[in-house]
Amino acid sequence: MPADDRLPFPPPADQASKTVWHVLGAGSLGSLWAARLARAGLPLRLILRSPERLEAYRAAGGLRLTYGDETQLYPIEGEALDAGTPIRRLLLACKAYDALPAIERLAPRLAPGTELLLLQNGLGSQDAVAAALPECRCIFASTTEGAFRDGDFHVVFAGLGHTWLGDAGAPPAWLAELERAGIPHSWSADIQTRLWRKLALNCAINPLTVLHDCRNGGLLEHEEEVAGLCNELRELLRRCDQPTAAEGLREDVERVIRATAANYSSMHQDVAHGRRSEIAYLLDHACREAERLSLPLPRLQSLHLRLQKHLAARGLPVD
Ligand code: NAD
Ligand code: KPL
Repeated sequence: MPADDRLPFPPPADQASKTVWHVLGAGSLGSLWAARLARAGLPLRLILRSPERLEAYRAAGGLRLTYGDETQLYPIEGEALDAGTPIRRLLLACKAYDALPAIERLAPRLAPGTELLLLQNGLGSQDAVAAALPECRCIFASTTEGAFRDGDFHVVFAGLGHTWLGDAGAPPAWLAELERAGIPHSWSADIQTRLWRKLALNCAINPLTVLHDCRNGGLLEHEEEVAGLCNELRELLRRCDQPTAAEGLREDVERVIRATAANYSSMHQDVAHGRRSEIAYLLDHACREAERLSLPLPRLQSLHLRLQKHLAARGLPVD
């Protein structure tokens, strides 16, 4: 990144919107979003998971975001899960397995009509949250942006990308706030297609990078294995009424493998760092759907078992 590169954010705006954005999760994506919303002058609170984390956050003086050579501090106000004040708009930026437990803790602060933006990877957690909050508006998101944590409350913006958001309703007026915050996004009337396609990509790439202990580009040496998985995933997508997500899957998987050849997949990184993976919302979800449809997908099921054994051998959760 050239030294004179500027953060891709607009200058602060002087006119603040009335609805406060609550961001749950001071991790990679939550911090990336919070920093840009704060920079645009939007009213914002960051929700920390425990009183200890809140205290540590306050001691740090805010969030630090690095983009290229530039690091900026954003002294966003932090608050506890049980702060008590109502939440009207929430960005849920935790891992898929933390989404429902987080919502259960926050439920007393959510009113009918509260809007939630769900940033989780994979499928399953979004429906679980939406089912738990039938009176709220749950908008699903899929993003190609990349960020990672570089210490407490310090996040590095690692990959420019795009976020697709959508539900069955009309686009909300606050998309203009994302525009103002410089968050590249599109409203997608068919967000399920995007989520399924991303799930299929992640199922074809991530587990194999763990089992072969390689970067994404290492899968170019396992073309037959990848192609076999893509055939089964295509079949699954079609049977799940996702024909558009099935189209050109094999080619797209190969394109992503080449474009991200030097990267370790998110699942590889989780396992390498001894962290819980999101397998339950990726490969598990795909296998459960296949079972529900009585669709035999032997390669996918064998991959699932191999991955579970691999995780168990390292003392990591298998779902
Ligand atoms: P992360 O682990 O960096 O951050 C999650 C944060 O949520 C953590 O700080 C955690 O402490 C916090 N959290 C969990 N439960 C909480 C609770 N009850 N209250 C308050 N805070 C709570 O995760 P991430 O990388 O930002 O990923 C979030 C989601 O976005 C995942 O589903 C991931 O797959 C997806 N995603 C991430 C990236 C990326 O580049 N990081 C890219 C695409 C998709
Ligand atoms: O989304 C990804 C991930 O690692 O989770 C891909 C697209 C495979 C890039 O690494």
